[in-house]
Amino acid sequence: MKDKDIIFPKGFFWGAATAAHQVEGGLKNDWTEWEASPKRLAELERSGLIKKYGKDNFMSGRAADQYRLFADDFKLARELGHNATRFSLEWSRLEPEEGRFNEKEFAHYREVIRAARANGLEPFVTLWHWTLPLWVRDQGGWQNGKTIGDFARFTEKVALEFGADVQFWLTLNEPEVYAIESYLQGIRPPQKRSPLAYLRVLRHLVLAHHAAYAVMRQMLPGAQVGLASHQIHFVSAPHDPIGWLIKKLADWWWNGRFIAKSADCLDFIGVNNYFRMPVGIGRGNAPSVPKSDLGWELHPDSLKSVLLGLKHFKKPLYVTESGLADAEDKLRPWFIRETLKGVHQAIASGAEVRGYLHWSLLDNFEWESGFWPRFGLIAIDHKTLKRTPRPSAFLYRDICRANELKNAFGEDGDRDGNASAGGN
Ligand code: IFM
Repeated sequence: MKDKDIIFPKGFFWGAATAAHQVEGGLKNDWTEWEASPKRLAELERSGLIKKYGKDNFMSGRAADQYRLFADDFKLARELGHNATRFSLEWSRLEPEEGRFNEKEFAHYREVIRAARANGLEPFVTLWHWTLPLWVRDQGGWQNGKTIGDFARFTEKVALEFGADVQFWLTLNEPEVYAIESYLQGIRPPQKRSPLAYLRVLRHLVLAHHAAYAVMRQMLPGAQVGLASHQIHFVSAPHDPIGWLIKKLADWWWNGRFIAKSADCLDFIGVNNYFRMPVGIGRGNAPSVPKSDLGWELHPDSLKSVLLGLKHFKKPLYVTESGLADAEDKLRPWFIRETLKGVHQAIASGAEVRGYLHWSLLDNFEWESGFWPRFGLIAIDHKTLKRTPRPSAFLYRDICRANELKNAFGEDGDRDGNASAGGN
């Protein structure tokens, strides 16, 4: 199929995503405390990472200062052709102490939501993107069943305050990743390595989604409520029965289980995809696969596969994250174009995909890796806070504006970034 044939459905949402802790700056939550804790700093020191990147790399600090600059960023997003934006509310700002809501911060997010709308951006609002208020952390975070009720009460207040201005809600971001990395692999706070804690946290997150959904459903009958699920394209070699079995299990456990358990409480599924993972015998990857700055293999067709894998849930699908760390923007143009071709093929094969939100709008704080991985369509100079769209942002702009691929790339756009469209 030629690029000029690739037209997306009318009303398709185009945009990019962020999360509060990664861009806002000025926070006080479980992550900021973890970042500065002696244990964490000693680990970084031991591993040589402070020497390599400097200590500031690992402190979220003022991040991209989006707390102050959100209106400028939305204006830029509009100029870049977006008609939607995804961001998260920071629970620790809104409820810094148990049961005490900070009305000033509610007023702030009201301004944020209105600024998005004023710039023609449909807000997709995430209620929880991994960070916890300190009082929630102190009561055991998601290990404690009480947090479910607390989250429901927070959701109620959010629905009351912002319900009139927001239609699309994501209750949780990537609960699968949070549970495994924080409670099984122990690489993120609270750094536990306990299969029991892992299972308990997963169960509580399912219940938290159900509770938040019920609140939204009751208070905002017209709202669309989903969650952002982390989907991996598992592949096994042909004629490998062990690989086939592992793939089935992995698809069931990782890709399907959280969604299946929430299926009655989902108006749509938010799909985050970064990985293709070979399983079974002979699962090594060809050395020629391009890699992001983080060393992640780039397989743009994996998004298509996971979208098709979700078709049987018969729910609208929104791509809520897809992207790569690429400071020099060498691969991003190729990656976006190829990924979107796959999204279009998924639509043609019956997946009801209604939007694509690239990760990320801005260079952000990439959790335990810090600031050095550059995911942004827009580069951030962290000294001056200057925003500079990368060339891929203009290529993406042309796709968003046209709602099709043809104006954005010549047929010879390649993986070295030599796509044909120019800047402004
Ligand atoms: O930066 C993260 C985001 O917070 C959750 N999904 C994956 C992204 C890239 O690692």
